[in-house]
Amino acid sequence: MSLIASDHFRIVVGLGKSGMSLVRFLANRGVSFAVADTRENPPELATLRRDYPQVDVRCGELDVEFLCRADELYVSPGLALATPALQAAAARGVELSGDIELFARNAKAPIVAITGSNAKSTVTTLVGEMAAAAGKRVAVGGNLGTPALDLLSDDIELYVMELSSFQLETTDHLGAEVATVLNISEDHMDRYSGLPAYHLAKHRVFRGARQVVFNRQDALTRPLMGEGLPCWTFGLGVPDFKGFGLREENGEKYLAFEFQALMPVRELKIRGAHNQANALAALALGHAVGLPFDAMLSALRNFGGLEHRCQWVRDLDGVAWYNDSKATNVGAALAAIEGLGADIDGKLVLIAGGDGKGADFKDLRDPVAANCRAVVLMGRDRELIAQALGDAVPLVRVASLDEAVQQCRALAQPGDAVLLSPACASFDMFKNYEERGQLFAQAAEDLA
Ligand code: UMA
Ligand code: ADP
Repeated sequence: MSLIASDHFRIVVGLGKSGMSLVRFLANRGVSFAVADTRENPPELATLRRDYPQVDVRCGELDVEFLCRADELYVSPGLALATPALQAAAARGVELSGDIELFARNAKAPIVAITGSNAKSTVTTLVGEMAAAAGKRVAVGGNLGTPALDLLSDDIELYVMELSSFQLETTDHLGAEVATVLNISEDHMDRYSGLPAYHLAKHRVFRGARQVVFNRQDALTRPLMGEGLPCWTFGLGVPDFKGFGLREENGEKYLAFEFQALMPVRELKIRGAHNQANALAALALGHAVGLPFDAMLSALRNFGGLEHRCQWVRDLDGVAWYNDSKATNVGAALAAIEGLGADIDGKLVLIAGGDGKGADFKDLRDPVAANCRAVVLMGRDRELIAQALGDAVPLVRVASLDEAVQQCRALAQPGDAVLLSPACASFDMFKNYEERGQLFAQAAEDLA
């Protein structure tokens, strides 16, 4: 039996991936519901009409009277709760909720809940692989890959969930076995009034958690509540009690837990200091849910990293080409610029620009000055980045990604690396960050 009141009427607002997972969940349980989406032709409309022809679906501008027929609205993450029609319905007593709340109420196995501005997908995937290596029947998804409700199954022993701030806004009580905010830096400033509002949304991940993990190097990740909960930490410094960090033994750097060296850092395939932090965060989360170290370390040794995250593409005439298209905010681009910049003999030729989501790019200036030979700028907000960088390094403006690749080929010298790490979303020029990364990799492969 699912934990869902059968006498309520619900409306699923948004008919993308989350909306469609809600439709399947509610329909399978015989719950009555309707669907609304502000788009005239939402992505899952054809599937809905084919598989659930009886469901009432309203497309186009949201109708408050229609929404008020519901006891509860399940709002998709892409739709801001501040949307006037949603607020009007809420003011008239309609509850606003979301797929993750419903998932949490119905999950029977412990949940590892992972949020943060960056590294969520990497850490979520790592913890999933650690659990699988330990022989657990594990389900991995959420903001990454499969929507949460599609993962629910009585067979599952552990859920590892990547959660976005948008998903957390509609989640009142997650009740995770262990929850973490990996890091906080500015993102989605087109949706939040400022960093404090974004921070508050992220911290909802700790609601009802039984254990917490936070980043010793980022005070904004410390839980604001939950005093007295078992608490594990990670960070690149030397660890103390209940801490994961780095220790040096016989001149070699190790991933470590408390006073115990676990594995030499050089055995990791993923590169850069930020990925060492990610490995430590995954170890902390896995340890909190009782995964054995031998299985976790074997998963770490085998993990080659995810596509589009500082991914090596090719070497050409002494220049290495890297695709970091997933760097859709300033914090992610900084990690790549500083991490990769420290790893190479020469300098970086950086490709940046796109949809800046209202971000302030000034933090890029000093790391770019220290690590880059030149920056090739493209996309809608390229002038905002140009203003923030000033005269730090030579800037080249281009109209297309192909042109950017050609310019990088001309600018880079042996020992350098070309890095696509845009610090921006891709939607002004591409379908998504995957398409941007694939086109970059293809253009780089095609260079003779
Ligand atoms: N939209 C409308 N009208 C609506 C509903 C949505 O215009 O009525 C628009 C949104 O503004 C958005 C787009 O449609 O531009 C998609 O929104 P959605 O809520 O329908 O998205 P889903 O297809 O359900 O996908 C969502 C996540 N997307 C967002 O949060 C925008 C997916 O994360 C996630 O994988 C999926 O649920 C399953 O859980 C993607 C993402 O970009 C990868 N996430 C953001 C990020 O990682 O930065 C948060
Ligand atoms: P998310 O799911 O949070 O977007 P990903 O693992 O997909 O996280 O990585 C997104 C971007 O952030 C990539 O460009 C990646 O190189 C960068 N990144 C990875 N780990 C970190 C970290 N610890 N701090 C900052 N940026 C990071």
